Amino acid sequence: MKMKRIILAFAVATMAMGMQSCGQTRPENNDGHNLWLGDITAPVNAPLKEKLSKYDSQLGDEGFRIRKNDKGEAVIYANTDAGLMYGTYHLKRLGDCGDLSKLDKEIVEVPAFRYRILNHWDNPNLTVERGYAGKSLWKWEELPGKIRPEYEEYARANASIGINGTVLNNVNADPCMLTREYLEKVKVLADIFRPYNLKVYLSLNFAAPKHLAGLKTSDPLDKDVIKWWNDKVAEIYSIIPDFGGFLVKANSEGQSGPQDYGRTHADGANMIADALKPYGGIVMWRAFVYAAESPDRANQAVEEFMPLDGQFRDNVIIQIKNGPIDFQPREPFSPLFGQLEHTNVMAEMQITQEYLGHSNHMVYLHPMWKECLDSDTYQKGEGSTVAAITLGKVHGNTKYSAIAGVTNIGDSINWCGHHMAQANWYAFGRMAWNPDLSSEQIVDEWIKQTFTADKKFVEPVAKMLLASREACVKYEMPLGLHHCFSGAGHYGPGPWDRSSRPDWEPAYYHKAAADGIGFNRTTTGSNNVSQYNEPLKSIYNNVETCPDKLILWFHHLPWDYKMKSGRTLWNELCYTFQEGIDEARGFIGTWESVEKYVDPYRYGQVHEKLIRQAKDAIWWRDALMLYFQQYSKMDIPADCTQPQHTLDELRRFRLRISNYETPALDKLPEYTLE
Ligand code: GCV
Repeated sequence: MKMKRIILAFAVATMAMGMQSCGQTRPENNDGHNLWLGDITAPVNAPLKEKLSKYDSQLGDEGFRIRKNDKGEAVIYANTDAGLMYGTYHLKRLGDCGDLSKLDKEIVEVPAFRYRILNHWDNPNLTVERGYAGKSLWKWEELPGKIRPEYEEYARANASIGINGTVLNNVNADPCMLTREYLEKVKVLADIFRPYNLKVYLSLNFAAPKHLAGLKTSDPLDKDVIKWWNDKVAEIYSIIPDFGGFLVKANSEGQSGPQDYGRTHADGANMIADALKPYGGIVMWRAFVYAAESPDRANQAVEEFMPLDGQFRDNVIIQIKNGPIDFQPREPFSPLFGQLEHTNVMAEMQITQEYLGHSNHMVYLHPMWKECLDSDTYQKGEGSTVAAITLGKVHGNTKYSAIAGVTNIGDSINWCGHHMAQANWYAFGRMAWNPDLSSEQIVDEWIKQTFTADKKFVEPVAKMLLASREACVKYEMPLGLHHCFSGAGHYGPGPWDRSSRPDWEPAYYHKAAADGIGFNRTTTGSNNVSQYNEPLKSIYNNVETCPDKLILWFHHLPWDYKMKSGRTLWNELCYTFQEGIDEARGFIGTWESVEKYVDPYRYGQVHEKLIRQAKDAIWWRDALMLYFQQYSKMDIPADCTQPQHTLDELRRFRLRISNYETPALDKLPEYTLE
């Protein structure tokens, strides 16, 4: 393969454009798009590049090197167009962030994960499951004829942060996505994305052979079914030669799967993997499975997948949510990461804020994801972190290292519904490229490129964003509480909510009763702790050593249990909620203090949402603590913000939203902020 280079002249031109935006406020009639990438033309088409003949194996197919030449000009070297493009965006980022002095030393960048993938939960009817940024970006009814400029902008944004794959449709997959009609539409997007090194993938419906071809079965061991998938995959590659592969949600939440025919997840995944293998495609098979009757949903993925370890083809990657339940504001890492040894595994993070205030709350998620990736599973002794395992470093299976993020992108004018939520899209890409980057560095880059590099803006806003995830944990579900959501859209609190399945009811998780609160997952309870390797098992099992932040995840404790702080559990809950409320209120003041550095358009929209976030923080506290008070019979301390609604009022409040929308700010319970 040839090596190519782009010389500084081009890079300076692009950086200059990027740098112009630094320190300036946006015009009042701003169109709201304001992605961090500014004005950069497709770098692969830049005129000043040279091809070199020697392949640099250190850089591989996506890495780059930036080194100054004899004239002091920075030169980007790479083996491929993709590497040159990533190098150019990197150079632009250095310029935008005032970091050009880093060029004094040679820079070598190679992406950590091979597959860095966004998962869209977009439906053909343009709704987006758990999408809070308007409708789907993909206008299926217009494709393949009409092409919107956003498609290319989307690809550029992803390229600028190193994302190289996108699953276009919902894991709750409509079989129609595999019809010829839709594949022709997908082809158009694939063609637009290709120059940006962005491959398309699709979620499949396991029952597609029945739905689309009228076969009597979709049994993965049936020869007609196998033939149907082989033919379908061949058809896809004839239309999209670099198609990436499939994402599969099987036998989960009503989706069809191999177990419908008495087969295993391995049988199902391998059938699809075999069809893809000749073309280099992969299967991302989700581990998000749980049955209503299970005594502990948190145990299920390990119970289901461990017996299959070693049975999956090498082009299958088991996609595991960061925690064992479902994208809660805080969960311990999924124990499955520390169990499978002979199977490729990847982490699935949620960028869209299903359980973190949708696009109404400002919550910077990188600290949450990093907490998971940095967690030590101790699978092969100390240092077997989730990052190391998913990078393939622990078991020597680096070929299929991957990471996925469920996107927060829609057709909203600002892409993500909340201006600050763009930081999460940005952070996911940067983390997938380099999981060692700190939350601080990523947020600093994003702020400088998106708003201004002025320190007086960057420092307070970075501080606020960095505090926001922990604040959300405190005001929604402190001390390891989880899934206390109202079933209506997973937005507000509903500790009293009932559902058609026990494991969709908050009471299944909080277990509040006269004797206390919390889920006993110790060896005397569901024994979930035993799915963790030592020393974690013992640490979590012992109430004395279990960290406070997970104490009610693993233990059921009396209301007057004495916490490490010396407070009762009840008071600790009240004061932790209070911290969350105070921090959310503090964000408003921080934002007001930087008003002059932001255009009025973005200032106003963020301000309005921060006010709602602070009100929601009190709503959460009121709902949970007034509900728990029925059992604890204890008072909210006098120095805490006092409830503004009664439990009855809150229970009567009915939020009517679907899984496709975020509530309008004026449709939520009214609160006053002191
Ligand atoms: C796409 C949770 C969400 C569902 C989602 C599911 C999944 O249950 O509430 O909307 O479905 O996770 O990840 O498959």
